[in-house]
Amino acid sequence: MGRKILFLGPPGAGKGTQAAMLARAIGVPHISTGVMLREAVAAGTDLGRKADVIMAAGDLVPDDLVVAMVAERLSQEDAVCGYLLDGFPRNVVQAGALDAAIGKGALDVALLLEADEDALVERLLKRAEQEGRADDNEDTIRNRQSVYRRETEPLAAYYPEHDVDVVTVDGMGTIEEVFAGIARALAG
Ligand code: B4P
Repeated sequence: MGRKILFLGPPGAGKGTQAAMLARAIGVPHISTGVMLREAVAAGTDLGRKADVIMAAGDLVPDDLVVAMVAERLSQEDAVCGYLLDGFPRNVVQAGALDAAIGKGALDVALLLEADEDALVERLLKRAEQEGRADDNEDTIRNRQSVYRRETEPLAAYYPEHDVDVVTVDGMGTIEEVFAGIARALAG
């Protein structure tokens, strides 16, 4: 099994949840651009100030800012032997930038978590009650879904054309059932 893994899937499909579990299981760093950007917002850095309003609206933070942030993270020693990317690349421009930064072999496999859009809105509204994330309200969630369809979904066709297998996993079960599906997908 490869150790350079990308999680794809619509907002709320469980990428962050599953990526954290899988990263622990296989001993590679979990690199989530959503988490890194929220930390930058909380810390009030230059990047965080630029990202804040964009994220609250559910739009994508400019590619150059995100690419620089990820390139710096991937240059750290713990990422040499593998990593689990969650939320990046989020469009074809970012995918090209990853290849340019790492070279061929930047990814071994992409896991695509599939889930029903209306069920995901319910999931994220539930998270809003628990965590109070600024982008978990219905209007913003619907915008994130349309940004996903327009910008990120094309990666499911892009990667096979660039010699990276995309393996689809059903994201609609319990967290444990979805994780078992991921383990089966990686083993097969
Ligand atoms: P992200 O943090 O990546 O947010 P997300 O796509 O909504 O996924 P998330 O990881 O939070 O949710 P998950 O599916 O795990 O991005 C947030 C924003 O940051 C973006 O809108 C954008 O503005 C910016 N951004 C991030 N990366 C960027 C990039 N590369 N370029 C530009 N901008 C970028 O889980 C959702 C909820 O469901 C959780 O509460 C979880 O507990 C629950 N859940 C998970 N699995 C479940 C299951 N099986 N059953 C029931 N509930 C489940």
